[in-house]
Amino acid sequence: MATQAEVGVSDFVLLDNLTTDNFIENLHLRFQHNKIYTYIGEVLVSVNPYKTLDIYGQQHMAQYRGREMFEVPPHVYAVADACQRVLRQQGRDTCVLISGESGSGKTEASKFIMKYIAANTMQLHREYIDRVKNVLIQSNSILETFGNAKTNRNDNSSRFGKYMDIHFDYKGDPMGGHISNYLLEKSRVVSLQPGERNFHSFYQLLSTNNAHTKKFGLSSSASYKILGNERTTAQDSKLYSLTNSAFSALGFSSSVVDDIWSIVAGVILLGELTFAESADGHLSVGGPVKACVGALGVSQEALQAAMAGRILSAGGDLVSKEHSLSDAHYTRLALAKAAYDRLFTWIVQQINKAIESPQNSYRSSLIGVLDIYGFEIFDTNSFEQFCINYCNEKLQQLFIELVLKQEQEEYAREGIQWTPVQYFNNRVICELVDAPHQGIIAIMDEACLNPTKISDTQLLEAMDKRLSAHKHYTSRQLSPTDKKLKHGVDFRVTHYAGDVTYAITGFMDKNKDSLWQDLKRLLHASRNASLAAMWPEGGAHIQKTSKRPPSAATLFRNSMSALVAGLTSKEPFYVRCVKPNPMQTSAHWDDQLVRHQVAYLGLVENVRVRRAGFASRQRYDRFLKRYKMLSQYTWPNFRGASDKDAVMVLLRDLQLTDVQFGHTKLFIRSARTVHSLEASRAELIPSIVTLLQKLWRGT
Ligand code: AOV
Ligand code: MG
Repeated sequence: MATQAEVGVSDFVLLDNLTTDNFIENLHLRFQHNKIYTYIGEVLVSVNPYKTLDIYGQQHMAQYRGREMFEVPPHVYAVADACQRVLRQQGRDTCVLISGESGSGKTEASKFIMKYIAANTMQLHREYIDRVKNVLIQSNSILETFGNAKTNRNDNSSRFGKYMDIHFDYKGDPMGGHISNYLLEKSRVVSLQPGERNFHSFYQLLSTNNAHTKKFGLSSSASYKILGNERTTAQDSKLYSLTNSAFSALGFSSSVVDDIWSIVAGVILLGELTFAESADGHLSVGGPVKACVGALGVSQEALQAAMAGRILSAGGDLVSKEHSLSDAHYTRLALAKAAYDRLFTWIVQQINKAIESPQNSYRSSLIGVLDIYGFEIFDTNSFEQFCINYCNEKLQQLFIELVLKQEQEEYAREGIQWTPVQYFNNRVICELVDAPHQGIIAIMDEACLNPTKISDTQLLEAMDKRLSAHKHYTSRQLSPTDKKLKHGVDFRVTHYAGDVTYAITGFMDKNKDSLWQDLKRLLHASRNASLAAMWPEGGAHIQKTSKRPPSAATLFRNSMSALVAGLTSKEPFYVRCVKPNPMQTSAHWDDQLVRHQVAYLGLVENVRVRRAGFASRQRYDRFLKRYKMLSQYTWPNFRGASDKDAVMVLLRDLQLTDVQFGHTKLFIRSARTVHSLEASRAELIPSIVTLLQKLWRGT
């Protein structure tokens, strides 16, 4: 087929002269010919085409089924197939780690992987499996509706991290799954950067005249503060129906779906409330109060009370404290953020109930797919970007540990000849953020725990004091001539993927992430059964003081280390996504931007390690057991000193030379050699079986 003709090299390992320039040239050439996928061994490099390519249909899937990666053109389906093959043949858990900066194509890649896995089943219990497949795929559209938004980097940017396990039975058919979500960027609910949109859900709800908008007096033509300067589009109304059909496919009852959209409406309306202070200093709530309490299912008095003041427990007594006007605004925004954030997590939990594997089923293995928010630099970067970028550091660290470091360490251990490849290890940046006692998170937590109120500026001073010697940390105070940093406001982290300036404003508040008990009680008392269920702690006795929960950054750090630990125990596959230009168009290739990504993703180093590296390594005893039938010198038995000697004799007989002999393992350079060994073995097995049968029968 003409379209399949190879353009450039399909595996960077085959590049004639490996330089960064040649690497980029090959990537560019392939991009121009719509060949967006290229391998580095088993690592897939994917360039966002920013246009629909006809390479994902049924017939394309069929092309990859059961085929080795090098036999067919590079594709994300090949990675999915390899994943499923490891799982079926070796019964091992696998995972796909997708990384790359915001807008590079991670979420799309994760969806193609799910689509492939869902289609590639044994089809024995067809009906049941069809349901599971459908449910796994539909869950994505719900998550995107509530957790994605248009940013200045990506029109459909994931504003939460997602890790999905897909469970398989012993035959390799999917039985269900589980989604873990990480830190939603909830500040978006109440503040948008210029040119950005809020979460898609708000626009979807408002894009049509539906039962919900009617009930709460919302109009598709009105403008609401929460929407920023953005309007709803025809696409939003199409997606609104899709979200609703996904809800019903997942078995959400219509009353639960009602509850969900009512909460979304309630959050929109919270954005419209106003406050006025009467002459005697009391606060009253104005704006669409009736509609707002209707949507949230709370009483007007309760809402008014929760906005106007709060109840404190002081030495066993309850005292009420009235809010100032600015407290009231703060409370309203805190309520909107918290209600939406909890709604999102609750939806994920409901999806998990819908997709969980049947109780009594035997789960044999799983494939994990990790799709997180990519590294991002905005004009203003806050606590959320700090967490998002830290998450990317952790993933890069995992890649370095598994692909660049361990591989080279094993060569050293086994005494294999080897010229070490130099690469930048970002461990030092991870530690800047998460080291116990001295990392940024520890310093933030200390400040949050301080009984006297610490301001953001004081936090920055504390960071400056403790981190002044760190190569990857700068602030204006430490570097007074640096005009790019605002004095007393900004600090800069030199991330593996670039310098990011963070504005300290809001860090203390966002890290504490505390919500007044009054608001929890308000929501717990809601007539909206789902909303009430989302806030069980609001039911606690008013005087019961609960322990302070861990800070937001600590929770995030803990969930990241649990994630990394989980991933380390699986056989990993990698998709490294590259963004061709910042304009989100197929027509442009920004060499500078690509060069930057190639550098920080360590792709050229990856090729170096891989090139000098080996496709396969196997312990001598295992290798011998599997292949000894291929030579008369080793079959049925080799009488010699060691397994290593036997393997040497075997390979000499087979005239295989692209190997090196380690202390305990045999290292085979190319995957082709392994496959030819497998093929010869498969060819011989029938005759050996006949021979053995003859022996048993004594004929
Ligand atoms: P991201 O997940 O890496 O960003 P997406 O997967 O959302 O990026 O991709 C961004 C956009 O690029 C998509 O909405 C598509 O329009 C387009 N795109 C990506 N991959 C493909 C593909 N294979 N074919 C066609 N179009 C594609 V973020 O979530 O922002 O880090 O937080
Ligand atoms: Mg994404």
